[in-house]
Amino acid sequence: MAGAINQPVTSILYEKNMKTIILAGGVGGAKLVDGMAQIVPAQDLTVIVNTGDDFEHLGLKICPDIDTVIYTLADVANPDTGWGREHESWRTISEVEKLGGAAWFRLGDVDLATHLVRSQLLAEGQSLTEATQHLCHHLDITINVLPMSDQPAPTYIASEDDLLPFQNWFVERRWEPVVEEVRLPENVKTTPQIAAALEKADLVLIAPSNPFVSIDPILNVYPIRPMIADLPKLVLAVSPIIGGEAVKGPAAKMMRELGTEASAAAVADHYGDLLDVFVYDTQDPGPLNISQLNEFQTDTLMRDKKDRGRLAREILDYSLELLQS
Ligand code: FO1
Repeated sequence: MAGAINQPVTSILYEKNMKTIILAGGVGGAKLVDGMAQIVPAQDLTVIVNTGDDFEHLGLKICPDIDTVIYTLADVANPDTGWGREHESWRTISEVEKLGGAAWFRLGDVDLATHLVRSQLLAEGQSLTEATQHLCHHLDITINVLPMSDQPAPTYIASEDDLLPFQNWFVERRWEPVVEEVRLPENVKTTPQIAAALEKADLVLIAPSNPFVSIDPILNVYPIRPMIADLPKLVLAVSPIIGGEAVKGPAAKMMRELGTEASAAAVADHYGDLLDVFVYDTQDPGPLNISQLNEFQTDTLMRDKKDRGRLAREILDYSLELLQS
């Protein structure tokens, strides 16, 4: 799409006051959010984050996907794991283990500060949205990071063995038990902040996060899916599957266990007619030729910060060209 627009994409977005929303889960989602934040003016960018992975651990409220997004944006994320903090130490969790506490979920010493402050704010009566705004403010994050709901909305994995809370399946059991079904809670409502952001959105981007346990939990929160489907906006998704495998995490394994092939095409199929545009990697076979779906193939692997900005810019260039055609 290079050369289609001579003006830099940032200034076009700014002039048009275009509002972009990203739906994001863990590490892949956070990387694309970071890329978008390099280009979209902060006041025009909102991230809706999965909280289906949230749980209470050692008496603290843990929100892994919110923290992955905000640590990535603040440039303090652990570069090796993608989650948790850089330059981390583990003295507290080692002592927890020594004292017979639950140490299977590893909270680092620096990361712990986030869980302490968030838990305290929630105990004082703040909503999760307010507590997240507080953390963003103190980490100098200016884009709008919103949890999908202020209500608890835990994801469960029905596996061959048992019905497991998400983190017990993902971390404690290393996503080994075969997945039979992902169980999402009923009657969870979104926040007024998200409803207002969706009303005004021009572009909705589904990040390359796990469709089943990162994105579906967001779409399951009422009325996020119908608002995305019904309002006149361009809806795009980026495939988390590259060359038939997940870049990170269990997406490909889950697809196979849930009875579909692990492919970019199957991801497009999963989102169905919610999408106007599907972005997938040049390593994957194309064209997909799905009716009513525009497809954009490019290098979607985000190896470093520069790649994140490059992918975001390509997606925005493509979207602007489509909107102008
Ligand atoms: N993932 C792990 O695989 N092992 C851990 O011990 C672990 C600890 C942890 C602590 C804080 C945090 O925010 C995330 C943490 N994660 C850990 C990652 C996280 O649970 C998952 O990657 C996400 O829930 C999936 O998106």
